[in-house]
Amino acid sequence: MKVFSLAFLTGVLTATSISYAADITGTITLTGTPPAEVPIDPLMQDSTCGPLYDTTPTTHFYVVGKNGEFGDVVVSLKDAGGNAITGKSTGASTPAVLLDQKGCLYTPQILAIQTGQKLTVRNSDPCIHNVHTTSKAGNTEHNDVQMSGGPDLTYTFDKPEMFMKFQCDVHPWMFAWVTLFDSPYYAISGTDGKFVIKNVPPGKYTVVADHRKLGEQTQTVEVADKDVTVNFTFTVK
Ligand SMILES: [Cu+2]
Repeated sequence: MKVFSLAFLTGVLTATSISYAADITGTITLTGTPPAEVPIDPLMQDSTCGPLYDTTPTTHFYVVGKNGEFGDVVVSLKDAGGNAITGKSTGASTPAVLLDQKGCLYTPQILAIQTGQKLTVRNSDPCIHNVHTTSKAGNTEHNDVQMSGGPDLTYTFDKPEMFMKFQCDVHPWMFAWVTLFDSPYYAISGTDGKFVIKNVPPGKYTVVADHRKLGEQTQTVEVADKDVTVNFTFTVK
């Protein structure tokens, strides 16, 4: 019995050392003053959406904190040569991600999922919405009416794509951008500017940071047996 236990323990330890993976963490900073966000006046003029607000909501293209902490930046990994990582999606076994329509806006406005992962689109509003996707990468396009109180819509997409557009044809100010990856190695920076890409296997990678308005930056990194920090600074042109 003891022999069996030892053999079992040894097996566990070996498996652990082989499967060690590190996290890539970092902070995104914005320098310079971004353009002022625009009040969404048409929303306030809408007879159903307007009364949902006391003050006019604005666009939020630049999610930036007091010290330049830069949110809504999509950070992902490519291989050492800068080529997309393909065929590594775990989307089919990863929980669905929610895209809500609330206050006649999409929440969140920037999100990322894997190919094959379910995206749940909800209408939390007292009005009708129309979920209209357009793809530049050959993903299936959708154009679905969703009534107030209606059931969630569920979509999956099978091709990697940066910033695939969702819009509502009923409310022309409503946009969201969904990025699709063929691997689990991505994250979106939070309002604190921080991101974590978890469980990255050892190897050399290109870390790619994409902001919808400010474009793309890259850095190369080598992941061995401990966590790695990679920071990015975007500058307003
Ligand atoms: Cu709408």
